[in-house]
Amino acid sequence: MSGVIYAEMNIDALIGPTHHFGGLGVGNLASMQHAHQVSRPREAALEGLQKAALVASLGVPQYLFLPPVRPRLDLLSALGFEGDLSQQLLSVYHTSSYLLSAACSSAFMWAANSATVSAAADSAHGCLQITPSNLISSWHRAAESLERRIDFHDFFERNIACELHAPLPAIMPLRDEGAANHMRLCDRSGQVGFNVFVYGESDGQSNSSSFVARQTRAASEAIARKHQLEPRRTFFLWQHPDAIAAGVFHNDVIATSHENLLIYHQHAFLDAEPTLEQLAAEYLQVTGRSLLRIEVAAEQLSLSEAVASYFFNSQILSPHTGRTITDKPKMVLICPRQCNEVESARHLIERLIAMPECPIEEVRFVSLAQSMANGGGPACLRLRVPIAEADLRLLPRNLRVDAELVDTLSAVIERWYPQTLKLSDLSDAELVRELSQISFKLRLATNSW
Ligand code: SUG
Repeated sequence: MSGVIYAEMNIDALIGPTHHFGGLGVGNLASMQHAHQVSRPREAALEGLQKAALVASLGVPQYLFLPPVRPRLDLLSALGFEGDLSQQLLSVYHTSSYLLSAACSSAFMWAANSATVSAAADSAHGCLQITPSNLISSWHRAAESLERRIDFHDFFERNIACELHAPLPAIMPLRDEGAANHMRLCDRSGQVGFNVFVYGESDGQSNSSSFVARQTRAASEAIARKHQLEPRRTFFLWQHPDAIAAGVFHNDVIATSHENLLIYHQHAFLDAEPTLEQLAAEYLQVTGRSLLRIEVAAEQLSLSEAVASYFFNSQILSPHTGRTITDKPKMVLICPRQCNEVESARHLIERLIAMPECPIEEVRFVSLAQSMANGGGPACLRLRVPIAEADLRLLPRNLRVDAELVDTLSAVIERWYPQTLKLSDLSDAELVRELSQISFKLRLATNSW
């Protein structure tokens, strides 16, 4: 086995012009704390775009999905709000500001929640597997599943061998929030994958009296089955109820992975040691290398510091296009700026970089203030797709991030996105009509019809 085989591409979702603070994130402390504050959509979109540009500049294939149209008139009609736009918006606003927020949600920006993706090499189907998440825990997010399914179809299914599954049935026992609760470890070529699913509820039991767990074991198992993953290389871990209570509403807020590296908080999982040992043994046997498990003790970083800094939501990247098995395994960590501000997180990063066995050699801090204020860090904003180099070449070029795309999108954002927005502004039909046009402007500017 030699040469470049697999690449890890990232898809970020461009933040939409209706980005606001609706306070809708279930178990998401930042979203609750910032509810109804004034947001800055222009700044939000530019910050997200700059983060994607940074990833692209490291040689990692980086794409963008564009914002779907808001408001969701289908939701308003389905809930019985009739009349013209102005009547609908006023009536929904006076009925419930949460309903208005849901109809205008820009939560699609957190692409990590859009789907669970399995590499062709991990699946008995032999091609890329995608299951869009049903996102039914947070009712403002459930519609994303249909919208993204269309994006996945246009982007992947039309161009490469790919199986695009239907989202899981929208019923409470099958709550699914996608890649935010899934980690893939792999050998250096990227061809041998180990899939780890993390759930917060099993058979109706959540062990948590605080917040509703967003992912159920039944959902994770169904996806593993549908994707026909090798059972010996598929693992299920129970998220620790203390973590959920502390505001860890997704696994990617408390654990992260890349290639042979698994970093997780001491209280990330419940009774996980036997499963983690099994994973490490299997990894060693199949790849001939050791899995690098780094458990972060609560003494080093408490659960609340993990949530405040979003350290585990950093992106770990191998900075080059594709991967050759002879490459030096240097990795770069892209952290939210908050990791530099929370002392324990900063020390943890310094220790990781100083650790001889840890392949992370460099850290970059990024400012994502607007997304972070709604509970979304660097890793929330991206969906990772392990893909064969040959397939990568067949994907549409127009949404691949390069300097030209960044300039094109920045121009539209700077010209049309509002600088500030508050929830009550979204009851103004004239403004909302203008904002809804921006999705089309972005598509026109990027030839994305
Ligand atoms: O689902 N916030 C999102 C944040 C998602 C973060 N994603 C990952 N961890 N992968 C959520 O809670 C807040 C929306 C608001 O309050 O307006 C929100 O939906």
